[in-house]
Amino acid sequence: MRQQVHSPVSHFRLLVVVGIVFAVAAVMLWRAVDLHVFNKEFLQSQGNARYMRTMPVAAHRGVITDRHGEPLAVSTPVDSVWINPAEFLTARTSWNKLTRLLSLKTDKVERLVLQRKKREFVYLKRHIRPDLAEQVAALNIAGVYLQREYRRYYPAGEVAAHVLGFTNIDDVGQEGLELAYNDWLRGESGRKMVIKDRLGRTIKHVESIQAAQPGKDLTLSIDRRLQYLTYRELKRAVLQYKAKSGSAIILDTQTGEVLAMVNQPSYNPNNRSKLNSYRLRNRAVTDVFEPGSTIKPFTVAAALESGRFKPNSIVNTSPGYFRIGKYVVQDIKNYGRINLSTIMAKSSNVGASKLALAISAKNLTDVHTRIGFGFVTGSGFPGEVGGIMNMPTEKQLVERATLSYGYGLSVTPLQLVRAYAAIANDGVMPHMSFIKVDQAENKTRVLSEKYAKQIREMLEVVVSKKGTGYRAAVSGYRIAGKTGTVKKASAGGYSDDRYVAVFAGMAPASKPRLAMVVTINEPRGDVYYGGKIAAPVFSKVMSGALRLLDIAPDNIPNKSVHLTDASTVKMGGAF
Ligand code: 59J
Repeated sequence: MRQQVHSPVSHFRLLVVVGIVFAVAAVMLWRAVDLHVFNKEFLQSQGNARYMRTMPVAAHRGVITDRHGEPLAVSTPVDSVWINPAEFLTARTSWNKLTRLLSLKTDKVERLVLQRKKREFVYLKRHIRPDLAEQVAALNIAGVYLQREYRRYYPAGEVAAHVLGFTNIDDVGQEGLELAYNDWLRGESGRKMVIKDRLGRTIKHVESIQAAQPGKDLTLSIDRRLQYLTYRELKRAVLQYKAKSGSAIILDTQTGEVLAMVNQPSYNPNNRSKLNSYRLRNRAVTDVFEPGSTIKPFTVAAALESGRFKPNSIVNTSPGYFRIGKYVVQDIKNYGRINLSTIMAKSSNVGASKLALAISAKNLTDVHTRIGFGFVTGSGFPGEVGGIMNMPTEKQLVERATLSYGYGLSVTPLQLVRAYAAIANDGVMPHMSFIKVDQAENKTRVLSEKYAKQIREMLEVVVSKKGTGYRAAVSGYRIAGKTGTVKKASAGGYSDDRYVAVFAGMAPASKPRLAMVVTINEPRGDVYYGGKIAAPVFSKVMSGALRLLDIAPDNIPNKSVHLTDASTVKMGGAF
């Protein structure tokens, strides 16, 4: 009979085995408790950090439209490709496929990846087309991600470039109204949570932590049709007279709204790769010039305000020049004894100077101060300058005289058009606005109604066949305005071959709705008079604008005293 013998040795072995089993179980239990209870948060957050990510969600930037809702700046969705270098390094074999698709050089990408190894987010290529983005996603390469962003597009191209400005690749306003109203347009980007697999590929979008807040839309004062028309005619004149640059602005005289603002040279905001900075400036607000004779209406205003002159008062401008000590004020010919109206119509420097010296210096500069020469208009346009206004003392006779015909101060086209809007608006100067306004507010009276009307009548004579501005005429409408041909200041005096040709005016003269300034800077060639090259631009643009805005004619054609017949302007094409 075989008997099983429980030896003391085997008993001991059993105990050891059981002991080990219990010990291991105890350690495991402890570890489990440790992991699940004591280290739970730490481990969970570590895990999440590896497999969950929060990503920014770009906000849609507000649309900029013209006053009638026509789009001028819109954001279209695009995708940007970015990588997480550490993850991307695990997928070297797929790099070529990606770089070929994105037209990148693999060695350059490699350098980038190695340089930024420690980062988690590196852009590979920004703003690619949606169909290309789909192909990138289909490659499904570790560490490669797409991010939805927006690209700004400007449907009016170079026509509205200076007014709108532009945004950078991160959709932040850099220039123009994009910059001025960046906070309004911008919106707030949101955040979302995504889960990724072991190789870092996004598996699924888990949740939106914070929704992106889209930016707000902006309705400008600009009328796109007038903007096009003004742009076309200004560009044509600048090219025709081989000028260096030019600007034009149309203002609603009652509301102060800028209906059109254009400059030459311009640029295409949708393709800024070869952008020269001289094309970038919104010269209408950043560049100043001596206004020359276009200032004369305000000299006449000061003369009327002094009480010493009436519109029919006679001033002797013989013999066509006027000595003040060593200084000589000159007219291009001897106009003899003329009234205030003729001083304007013929643009007599001698006449203006005599008016200025017959009244006090304060009388003269008071008008300029009220009009705001020397100060920014408050339009809020980025980079706007206020120009320079020298205040001559009573004893500075030469300075008083030259100020009377527009030298010794410098203005922007924007300041000048606002000043003319005050004459247009019976002496009340409107507040400038690039934003559509429903109710005009904050108007300032700068001239009495009576004098404003008298000056307007004189400015109508300037645009009659008797005046220097007859080329500004528009058939069917009464036009008031002033020409200016200004020699540019140069080292030690005034240049004999560099001019600014200007026309500033308003329509319809009986009850003006629009004020406009045209400047053409440094035309090359024999023709450089404001009356010859700036006035026709005014005529063509005004003619189209008055009809587009359905403004009733105030001049019966049969009784028209005007000489030129502005050709009817057709819209479209040409750009
Ligand atoms: C002029 C000046 C320069 C500055 C004169 C322009 C002065 C002057 C020193 C001769 C060209 C020219 C302070 S003229 O604007 O009088 O627009 O159709 O630039 O007189 O004293 O060969 N404009 N322009 N003067 N300077 N300093 C006239 C006038 C004006 C015209 C024409 C002919 C000047 C009718 C200008 C126009 O009204």
